[in-house]
Amino acid sequence: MTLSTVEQPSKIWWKEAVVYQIYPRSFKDSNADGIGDIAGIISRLDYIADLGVDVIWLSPHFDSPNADNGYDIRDYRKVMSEFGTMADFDNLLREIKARGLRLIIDFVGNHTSDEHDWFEQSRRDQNDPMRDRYIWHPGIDGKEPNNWTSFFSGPTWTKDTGSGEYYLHLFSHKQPDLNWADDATRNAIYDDMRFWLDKGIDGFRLDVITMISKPLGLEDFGPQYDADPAQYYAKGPELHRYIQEMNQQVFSRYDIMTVGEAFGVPLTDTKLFVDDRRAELNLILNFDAVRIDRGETWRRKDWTLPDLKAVFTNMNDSIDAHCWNTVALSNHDNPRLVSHFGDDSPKWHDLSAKLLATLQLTLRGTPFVYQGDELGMTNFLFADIGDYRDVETLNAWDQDVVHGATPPAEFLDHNRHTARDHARTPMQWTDAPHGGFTDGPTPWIAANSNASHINAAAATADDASIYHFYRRLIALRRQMPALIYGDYTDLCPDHPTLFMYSRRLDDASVLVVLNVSSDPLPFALPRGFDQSVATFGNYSGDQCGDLRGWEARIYQ
Ligand code: ISL
Ligand code: CA
Repeated sequence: MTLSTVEQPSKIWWKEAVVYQIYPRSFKDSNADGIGDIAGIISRLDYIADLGVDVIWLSPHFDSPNADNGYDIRDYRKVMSEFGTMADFDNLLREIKARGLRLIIDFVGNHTSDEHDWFEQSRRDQNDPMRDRYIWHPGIDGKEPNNWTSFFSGPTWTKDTGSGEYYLHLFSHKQPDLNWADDATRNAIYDDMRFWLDKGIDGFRLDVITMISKPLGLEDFGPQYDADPAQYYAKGPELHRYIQEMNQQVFSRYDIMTVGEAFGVPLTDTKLFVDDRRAELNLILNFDAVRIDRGETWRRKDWTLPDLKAVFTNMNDSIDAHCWNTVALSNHDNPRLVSHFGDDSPKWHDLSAKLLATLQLTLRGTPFVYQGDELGMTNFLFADIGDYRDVETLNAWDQDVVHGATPPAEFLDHNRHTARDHARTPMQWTDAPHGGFTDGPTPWIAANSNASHINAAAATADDASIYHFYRRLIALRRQMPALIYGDYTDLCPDHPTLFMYSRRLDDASVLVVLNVSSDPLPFALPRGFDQSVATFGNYSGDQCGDLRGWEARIYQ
């Protein structure tokens, strides 16, 4: 009887790739209007390619009134005028391919803008042929049909006075949810997906994909979901049927990468979305790590390193050889990586940003680097609500402070750590005004004054910078298959500040050692690694003996 070897995952490009997310509004402005644009991205593609990443994830570039900065699409086949033209998009795709990179775009299929012509038709009257493209309800006794609450405050229902019914919107009232139960709606979305795939893009990040099937009968959710209705909205009965149909009708006909935003889905459900035998998605983005310090809505809560380590072990244990994971500790909806999980004080900023780079790029799964992580960009010191731009924050302020009992100072204190706008301040290119993001007088959101020393020009010129640390780590990852296809074992899950894990593949084994604190830490190599040598680290000079503050080492 032959020993059954542990089944190995199949090898494919999106398992080996490092993904770099661009939020176009904040990346680079080329025409001095204070808003990032596609020409600006093209002007910085060499900077991205030099980092060594493989795939660019572009946040929505479609025509939009920007109620939610492009996550409210008005026309799926038009480029947002602030970002440029379709010719600019075609040029961007060509320039990305010319550098050997791939492009996935952010497809928002759960909802459209209320200015989309589908919605303008649908709301014309209750008998319009487009009525079923969205989710309408007469209401009950003159009130909203159920107790669902919007992620952007208030109920998920708005009464449309023209046609006399309520329509559903899980997000802003300017983002009506599409009715995926309607065949014509799904087929129209599939046509819009093919329009971009036929241009040669390499796949999609699928926004709020887990909520496209609404809970049966639009029933109220129970009190267990009060703190997090997302888990209720993500339990729609037809969800996997829709995704399997999407795969069959669209994805399966192209060599692409699909990554679903798995908001509201527990790690234990990962296999249901990414098991290659189910023909649904390749990857999902889970939020257990990135929202580990998140209480209700905008509130923060305490967490410990063992809590975070448990997420990565649970993530690893939730899949088998037919699945793959992602490692995403930052994006356009969450605070800046080094401020969120590191220490952005002057003394520890550089070291902790490099430690977090090591974590991101050696855990098991496809890493997602968010624009500016590679520079160690930090949170912004928002002084007042007037500094914010995000509909989520502004609506919450109106509901909880202006019309609620939350003291302004309490709201501002929590949002100083949790607000989405931290990730949306302009990319810092130089020490010029506004971080060189724009030559115009006023960027759409203020730039961080620390662009004076945290900027791409300084970083690319300094071989000891965080940028070059990322670049060397990405190159190392490519040379070490164990860091991609190796297994994952946490060697000290309960230690309060030491994060130490192994990655093993065949006879290669790698040990990653991270002192996630500013305190020195006595250290001895664990059994099985006592002959290993530290070959990579964030401190210069020899790396042996006790661990210094925020010290990261990779042993082979
Ligand atoms: O802040 C959040 C919820 O309170 C985020 O987690 C986010 O709203 C959620 O993950 C869904 O995000 C996606 O869809 C939203 C858009 O605002 C986000 O930018 C996008 O990432 C609606 O399209
Ligand atoms: Ca511009």
